[in-house]
Amino acid sequence: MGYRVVVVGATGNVGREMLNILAEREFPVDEIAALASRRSQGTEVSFGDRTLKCQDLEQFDFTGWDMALFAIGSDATQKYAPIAAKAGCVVIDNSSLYRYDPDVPLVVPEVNAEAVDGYTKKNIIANPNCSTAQMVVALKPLHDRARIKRVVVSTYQSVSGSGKEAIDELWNQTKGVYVPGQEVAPSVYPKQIAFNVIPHIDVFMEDGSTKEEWKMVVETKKIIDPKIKVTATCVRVPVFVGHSESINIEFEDFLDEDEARDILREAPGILVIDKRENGGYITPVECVGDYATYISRIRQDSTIDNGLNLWCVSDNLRKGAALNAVQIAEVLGNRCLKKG
Ligand code: 11C
Repeated sequence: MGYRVVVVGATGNVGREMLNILAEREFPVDEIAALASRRSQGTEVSFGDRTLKCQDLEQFDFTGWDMALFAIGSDATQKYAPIAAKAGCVVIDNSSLYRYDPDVPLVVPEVNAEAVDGYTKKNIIANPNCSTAQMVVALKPLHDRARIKRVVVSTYQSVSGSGKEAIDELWNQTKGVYVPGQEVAPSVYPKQIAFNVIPHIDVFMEDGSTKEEWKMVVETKKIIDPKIKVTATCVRVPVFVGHSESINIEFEDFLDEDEARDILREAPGILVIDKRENGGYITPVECVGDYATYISRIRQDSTIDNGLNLWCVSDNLRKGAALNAVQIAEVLGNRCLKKG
């Protein structure tokens, strides 16, 4: 016996990946509904070998459905997630709306799967920001061994994190550079993204950081340990899919680079590619479509007593969004909503 599952935002990049991953991982589905806005009603989306016709979110009755994976913006989530949750359908939400609510668990299954049990307060579980998800997968096993004091992270984030229009903007701007008269002005981003990098993701905060940077700080504390200090610089780069991160970690205890490499090799969700030779590391184009968080360039930071540097790459639409949501659904099913 399986579950009655809803995917909300089924025509978007993340919603489509949710359907792909539910099918790939053979999630026990008895019935599945793909929902979208009224203007996408009837649009066909793939679910394994099947084709689903999108239904109108506004008209949908969530009564009797077990779980709903939401992949829509915060405004629409604010309207529809409480309706689903009130109808008894557990919401797994990919927006940032509920992440910082103390009554809503924020879950990365490799790190804090047991936190899922707290879903009962609001019938909602939050999925973290993509740049946080991959980083905490890497940090948790190292924190368990040597207690992390401080993290300095710089990100190199792909345009798919900003949605379909941003993917088109990078594609068209790149082509436009070569064709006189077909230059494409920045629209999604405040500056040209083709052949450029932009040190600005999400809105600016009062202290000069951006919301994306703030999310990495607050979410890491909620998921792993409030005592960990994090400082982040988030940068958009002209890559279609796959976020990369340069992570500097200061520990309470000494942790040798070889031991760190062994710990990471054994840790759930991680693949270590770390040969000290040309090409002996991972780059974002190689991680597209994968589940793993890849770690490379593990090395001591000799400028502090207990420091390590590493390079972390993952598919932001998968581990950073759709895969993590499906993993939460699996944990929810196994721990809380047992069937059969
Ligand atoms: C980006 N991390 O790459 C963002 C996308 O809070 O879920 C996801 C934003 C979020 O632009």
